[in-house]
Amino acid sequence: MPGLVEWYAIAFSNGETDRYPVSGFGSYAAVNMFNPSLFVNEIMAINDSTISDESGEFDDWFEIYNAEEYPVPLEGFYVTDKKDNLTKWQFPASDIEILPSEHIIVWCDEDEEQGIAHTNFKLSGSGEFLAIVAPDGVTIVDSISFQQQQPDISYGRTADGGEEWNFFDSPTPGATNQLLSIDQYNYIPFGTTDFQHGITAGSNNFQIQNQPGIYRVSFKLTIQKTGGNSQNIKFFLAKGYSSTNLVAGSEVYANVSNGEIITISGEKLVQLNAYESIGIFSDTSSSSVQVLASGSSFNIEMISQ
Ligand SMILES: [Ca+2]
Ligand SMILES: [Ca+2]
Ligand SMILES: [Ca+2]
Repeated sequence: MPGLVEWYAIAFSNGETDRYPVSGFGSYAAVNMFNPSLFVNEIMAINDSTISDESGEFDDWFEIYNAEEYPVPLEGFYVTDKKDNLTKWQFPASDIEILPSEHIIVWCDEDEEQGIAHTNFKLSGSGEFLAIVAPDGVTIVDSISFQQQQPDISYGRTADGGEEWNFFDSPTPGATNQLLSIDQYNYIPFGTTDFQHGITAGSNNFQIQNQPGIYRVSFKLTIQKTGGNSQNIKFFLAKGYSSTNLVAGSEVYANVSNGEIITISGEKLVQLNAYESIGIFSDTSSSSVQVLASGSSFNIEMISQ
């Protein structure tokens, strides 16, 4: 069984007994090399500008996520895009391992000479099969059959290692797949932004540094209701870290019913002073209202000083 194995040893010699450790237990992590919980977590079959490999090339990639509580050495594992050839490409001899809850990128670029995580096949943008196979060459650790893909939009598990898949126009190669949620303060942490002119993005909102001016603030939200009754939700911009400083006229309403996914958008010109911040808030704290990273964005752009 994989997991933490505890042990102790007893030695008998000339009528004496020694125990090691003297008290308690030693321990080591036992690794199930033949079917660890590794996942094909996110893929990008058409990478025009999202991320480049060590050679500066925008090649196809996919992400492996380790859901185990122990590191998994990748040497000997296979990766394939052919159901009838499970040993198409093998991780070479190396000390590469994937730590618990870690994500690693595998480049599918037919550039094996470029490093230890470059396969001898690419990913088809029109869809295909992709699998991680155990070192026995037989056991499929995880696989996905994906459909037509779009440039620079990744396809991944909504949550790391989860069963549900989504398209992400904010790909997260090498990092946690992002499902945004409305947190206890009813505001929405955005993972990605397009911003310029001395604006920093915090985890929850965006602060103007030394460039006061008029900014065009625009947002798009893809909202999913995962339970309960239909709900009418107000989204709005507010200055500072509190929802009380509403930017008048920025309100957008979304009526979403259980199981539904809808997209709303809004745009507002906002005067921001130096070191003033702006974020997007909602009037709900319902955990059944979720904002999908895929299809959501927050953009801020200086119009005039
Ligand atoms: Ca491709
Ligand atoms: Ca390459
Ligand atoms: Ca990711």
